[in-house]
Amino acid sequence: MKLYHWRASPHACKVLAVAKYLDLFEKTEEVPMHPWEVDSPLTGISPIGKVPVLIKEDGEPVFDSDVICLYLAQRAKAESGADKGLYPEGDALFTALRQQVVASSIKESAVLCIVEEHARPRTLQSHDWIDRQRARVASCLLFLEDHAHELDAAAPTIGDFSVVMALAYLNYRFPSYVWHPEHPKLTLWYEQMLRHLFVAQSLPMEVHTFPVAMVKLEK
Ligand SMILES: N[C@@H](CCC(=O)N[C@@H](CS)C(=O)NCC(=O)O)C(=O)O
Repeated sequence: MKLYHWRASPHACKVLAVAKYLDLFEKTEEVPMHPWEVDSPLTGISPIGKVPVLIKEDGEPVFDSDVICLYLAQRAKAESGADKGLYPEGDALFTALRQQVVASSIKESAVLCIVEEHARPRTLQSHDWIDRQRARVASCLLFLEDHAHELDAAAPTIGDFSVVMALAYLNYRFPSYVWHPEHPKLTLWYEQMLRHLFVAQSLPMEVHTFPVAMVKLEK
């Protein structure tokens, strides 16, 4: 399998952590590709032009990150015969999928803020837009704190993987945004998740600066 990804992308980091957890990372060739480059070859790989994209052995692309994780979980189960419980049964599945949606909202809003602040000329930046994204992040964090009992670092589901990368991305991109004191239960769970090597070794990191060509997004 080939994984087109970018290490600063929280969506890509989630896939990396899941692949490691499921012992499928060794079967995955990593292909770094910056998603914001103008004329990026990504659009020829996936119609949505976003990372991550997984290319299966038969050449078929799998996207987006949520679908890739589901694919990996099914593949791991088929290959090993064991189910690590990433997608539990019954009500627990809907809890996990709800966590996944809340985490995706945090990731998407955080990425939108970064792009607004880094890709747009200052004169075109919208503070209302940025405030709207920040408010969404704040309400999602509050929801997760109120439902922290549904998170489980000892037996992580796809919800746990989604949330941990959303929080890691906030820490990474917005280090001055100190969300921890107001979300003590979430913080405790987050610290437990970080103790897993498959999480700690997949955290968002910068291996690339924003491409100069991003200014062309304005044209
Ligand atoms: N829903 C997608 C979102 C992926 C996504 O937004 N990736 C960003 C990087 S963090 C991207 O590639 N953006 C490029 C673009 O929007 O043009 C997923 O979960 O994979």
